[in-house]
Amino acid sequence: MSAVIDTIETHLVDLPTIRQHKLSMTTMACQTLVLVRMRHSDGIEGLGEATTIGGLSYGPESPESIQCNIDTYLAPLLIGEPSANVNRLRTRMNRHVRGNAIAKSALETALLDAQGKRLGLPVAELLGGAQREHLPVLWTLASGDTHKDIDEAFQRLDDRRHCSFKLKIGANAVDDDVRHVAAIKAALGDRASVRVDVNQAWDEASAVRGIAALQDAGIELIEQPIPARHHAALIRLSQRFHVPMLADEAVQDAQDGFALAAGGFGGAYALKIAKAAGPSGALELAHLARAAGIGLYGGTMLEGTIGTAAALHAWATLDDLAWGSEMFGPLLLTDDIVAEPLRYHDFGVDLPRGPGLGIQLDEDKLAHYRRKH
Ligand code: MUC
Ligand code: MG
Repeated sequence: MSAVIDTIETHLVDLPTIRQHKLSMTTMACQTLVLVRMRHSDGIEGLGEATTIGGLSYGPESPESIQCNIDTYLAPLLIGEPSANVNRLRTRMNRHVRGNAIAKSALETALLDAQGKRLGLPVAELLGGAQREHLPVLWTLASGDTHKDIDEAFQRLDDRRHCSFKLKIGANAVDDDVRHVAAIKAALGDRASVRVDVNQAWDEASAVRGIAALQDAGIELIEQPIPARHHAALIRLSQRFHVPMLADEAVQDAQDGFALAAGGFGGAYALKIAKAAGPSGALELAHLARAAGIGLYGGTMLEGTIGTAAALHAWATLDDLAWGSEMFGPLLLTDDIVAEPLRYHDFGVDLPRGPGLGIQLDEDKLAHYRRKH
């Protein structure tokens, strides 16, 4: 008799960040994870994490809505079902619940973690097999202060932690942002790759002006300069400039990826398990992108260790991550709820070992950081 899903518990976990993290739409001082604990009839527990940025300022799911929608709508679809067939359960969730990709991502992660533990295999092997054990990781400079960002970048370079940096811009006037970015690039010179993420803040005319200046300053990648839905304009920008565009909010899943590629987009896609309803959906987008000649980038929703590990298992299966990854979420947090942190060194992070995600909870820390009301 195969194992069935017995219970699904959700917890909101509030973790302070090491400094303020300033994006175009919000400034974070704390990150809220939704932890999923999925218990099965064979005694195995699968862990998953659903995380977004800044309440409802980044996207249409908030930590509180994720918890409510898992508890009310998604968990009842799964409880009592055989747990080993992840594809069947993904289809069941998609048939009965629209959207809610972040919530679904945590549930798929918990199913994969449980199945990996059951079979004694890492999640990457369930997804076809790891092609790398160490993945490149950039760091995001977003203190809101040019000099602090430069000091932070040199520290990370000296520690051999990161040698690529993404600057969050779009909250200030275009010219001020360009000055800020150009000053950081000039200070770092050839020691580092510098990219920007505008998080949808510009209109097309501002983007044309800003990108031209950023291209001249030696910036290597321009992430989501304009609103997510403006596909035609993003395609035009990708054809106009030789600095590549990275589609992030514009490309949630394989359907978006197909539409952009068919429309003539050239550049790269940011893969995120949170956007694509889990590791499998993110890999579907990756395979589509590869077929269309579009570069890949392992993206984050600033998850803690559990969500970051789930993404790492997925990205490790890809033979070509042309733009590396940004799986630094745990490093932005002052603490986490796991027993062993991920190992960051030599400008990247190791794929965790062991069955499932290879991550264990620290129950004391969970009790400490769990939202109590
Ligand atoms: C985003 O839009 O890419 C990733 C890194 C970071 O600092 O913010 C996220 C979200
Ligand atoms: Mg982005």
